[in-house]
Amino acid sequence: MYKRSSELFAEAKKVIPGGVNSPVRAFNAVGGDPIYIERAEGAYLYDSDGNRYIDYINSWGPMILGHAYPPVVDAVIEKAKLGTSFGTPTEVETKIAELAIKMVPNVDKIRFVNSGTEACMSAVRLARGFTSREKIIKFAGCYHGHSDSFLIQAGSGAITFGTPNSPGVTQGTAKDTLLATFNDLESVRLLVEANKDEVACIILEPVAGNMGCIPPQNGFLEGLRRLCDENDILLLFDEVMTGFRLAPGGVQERFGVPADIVMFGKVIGGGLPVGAFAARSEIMDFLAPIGPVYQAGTLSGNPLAMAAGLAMLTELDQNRNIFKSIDEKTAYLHKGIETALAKHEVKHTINRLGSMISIHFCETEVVDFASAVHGNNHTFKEFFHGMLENGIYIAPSAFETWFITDALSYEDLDKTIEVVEKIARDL
Ligand code: KE4
Repeated sequence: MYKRSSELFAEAKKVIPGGVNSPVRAFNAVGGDPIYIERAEGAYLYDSDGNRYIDYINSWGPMILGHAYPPVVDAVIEKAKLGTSFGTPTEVETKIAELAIKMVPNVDKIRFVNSGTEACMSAVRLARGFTSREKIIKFAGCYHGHSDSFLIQAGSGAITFGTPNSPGVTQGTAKDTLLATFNDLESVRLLVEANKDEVACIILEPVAGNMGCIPPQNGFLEGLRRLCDENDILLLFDEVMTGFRLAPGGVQERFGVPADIVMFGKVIGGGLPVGAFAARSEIMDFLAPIGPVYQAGTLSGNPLAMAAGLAMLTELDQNRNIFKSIDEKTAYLHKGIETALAKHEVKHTINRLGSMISIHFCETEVVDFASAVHGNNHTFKEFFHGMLENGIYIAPSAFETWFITDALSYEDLDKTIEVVEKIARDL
């Protein structure tokens, strides 16, 4: 079934570490060799062995309108004919910046970079420069890319300096990253009190997607906003996953809680490498070349990537019913999967917010990292491979969120639910 993919993977491992350019793609969490995709269209992936899959990863979020979406593809083709990169300002950068600022509340200016990591890394540097403070508070289980300051694992208890969870991250870096517990406002307040006037920012995924999907509990975001206001701390929303997905204006719009800096990736690039961070002018004007905080990039604002992003955001801005449509499709899928798993008495919890959904094979509520790790990984592996063998492609890790695309039809959803029902018998 996957012969050609396995051959390609064997070749790749000779010249690329682990055969992949991003670890989660290697299927280490679920076993087996990754499948190689040759092409994709709409809601479907086609692998190197000719198998077709209904796609629930969608390049980890960007393909909210489906693969090979004509307006995006056409925009890239037309732009490429004019040259691929100049290293100068181009008009298309201003166009997408104006549109993003129109769609996202509480921001006056935006800086484009090449990945979500770069957006979050730059936003933290900007927060430290703007506040002249060095410490940051992040949440165990939240992922903001692979910048040193974020690769920090909680030590024991909530009030502790983090310890690096990757070689190469120095103690010097780790000491400035404090770890709190998602949905636990008291854990944040204690850190703020214990580090009075030293915390530059609190950074979080306002709807967590990297522990599976974990929505903020009532009052959590509002409480963080209050804590930041009372202590002159900047509130950073990592909306790399939620931005232009949970609403045109992301979580800030959906929950009505303003951030001081908001970061984007994935959807904003329409499938090309784009990250971005945005804030009010008072903060953004601290950035070089007008301010002292340095940040740069050879391909930042690349015309092809900007053209893809502009085409994507234009579609979303002009067809705002898309957001309701993907929410409804996700609710339909949730109900069907719930029924199928319950019918076979499979212990599970399903978390969902808007078009972000995840299945946890445990009976407890999943509200933070500690509860997320209680999921039965063996069951997840079986579930993953059962879905894959039946033509359904979900994230190869229990700590990921399914990404719904509006290209999914209700027939696709029914097929997915049927497969869940079929494999649930043996879980
Ligand atoms: P990138 O550097 O991968 O573009 O973005 C990092 C990032 C930042 N913030 C959030 C909330 C994110 O989800 C991500 C990246 N997401 C993962 C999937 N959960 C990307 C997949 C991968 O690492 O290959």
